[in-house]
Amino acid sequence: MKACFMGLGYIGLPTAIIAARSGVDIVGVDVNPKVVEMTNKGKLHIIEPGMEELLQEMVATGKLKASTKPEVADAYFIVVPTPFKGNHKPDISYVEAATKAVVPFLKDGDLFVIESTSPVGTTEHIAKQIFAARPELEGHIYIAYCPERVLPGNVIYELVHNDRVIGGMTPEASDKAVEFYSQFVTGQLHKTNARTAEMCKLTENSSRDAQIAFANELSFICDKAGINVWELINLANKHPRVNILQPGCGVGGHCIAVDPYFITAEFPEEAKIIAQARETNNFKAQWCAEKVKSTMLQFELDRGRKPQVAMMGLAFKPNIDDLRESPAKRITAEVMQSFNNADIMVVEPNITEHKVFKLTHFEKAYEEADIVVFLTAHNEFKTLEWRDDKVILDFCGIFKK
Ligand code: SAJ
Repeated sequence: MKACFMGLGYIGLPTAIIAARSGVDIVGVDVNPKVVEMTNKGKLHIIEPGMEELLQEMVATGKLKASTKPEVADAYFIVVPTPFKGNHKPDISYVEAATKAVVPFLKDGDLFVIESTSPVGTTEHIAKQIFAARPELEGHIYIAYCPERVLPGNVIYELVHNDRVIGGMTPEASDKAVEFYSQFVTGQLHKTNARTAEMCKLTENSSRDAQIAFANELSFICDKAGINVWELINLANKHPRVNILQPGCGVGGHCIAVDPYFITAEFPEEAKIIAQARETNNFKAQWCAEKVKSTMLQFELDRGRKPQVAMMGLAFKPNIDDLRESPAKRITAEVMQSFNNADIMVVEPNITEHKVFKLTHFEKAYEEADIVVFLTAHNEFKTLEWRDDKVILDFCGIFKK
């Protein structure tokens, strides 16, 4: 069996590698020639523990090769980005372009799967695009929507062990897709239709966003009420049916902060909680930046000198080096700009350099700063001890004080 993966990004490449490991011949296609070149040399252009070794093995055994052009195969997978436009409307042009590229290669009995996070109705829309170009294929190919749900950093394990939702345009298409994924997935494969599978992916990430927004809302209330939000959540979670997530400095990354807009753009009248959660989580970063700024001004008023400030963490979540869509990075930039790029220490233990920020070691920054702002709960920061002589703004629960 041969499969063609359109898109060699954070999901496409790992999925192609894992499928190759289970015996499928893979051609991985990317529009970026650098990605293709690196992949063919066995070099991973994304960051994912353990994945480069697997890639090298698959390239060496000839099970996986990369190309800028698709090839004839038995199954095609569309795994390209679906960003949103300026007005938060989803942009599926990459899915359309990748489909257009494979349409000439499709033949009777082929499987065509969209994995990219997509607004409801995308699979139907793409099926129409295919049949408009190749009407003779109608009823002769199998089309399905099968979203991924892996957690960056744990992809090798989760690609294999997570359950998956398989949404065929027809029951036969679901069966055909299940047959493919069962070659490397040991989690359960749940069959449904394409629209439900599309909505399921959006629901999962919107649910997490809404739950984080609830925790962030509590942090606003507790700040006013003089209550420790960490202690409060810990105590509330002792209830057998309550499970509140943790507040932070906002929600980042390319999934949770994006996918809910695919629902709100299409269902603005109905998706009230989902829209409000986005607002609340975006506002949390702004609120944190304002807190830092007012604390700096107060320090200067009280002590008659400007404070030394340490911004602890730039990554969008703990213990990773991924700064994409990071609220911590946004807050740091905002504070520095407001104080005319004042000499503020910036700490990110998971990267060695940054083109905008000059980085300081976390222990040195903690030692020298008057005001310490914890933005990302990296493990390194948890080794520090609470100091009464410092003003500590703990937005991510390092000390939970
Ligand atoms: N966060 C909080 N409080 C929490 C948990 C997370 O503020 O209690 C913040 C994080 O700091 C981060 C953001 O939320 O800024 C997102 O982090 P995350 O770990 O919740 O999720 P991602 O974006 O790394 O991965 C999510 C996962 N989805 C769900 O957990 C429902 C993953 O399974 C998906 O595959 C991925 O999105 C995706 O690709 O869609």
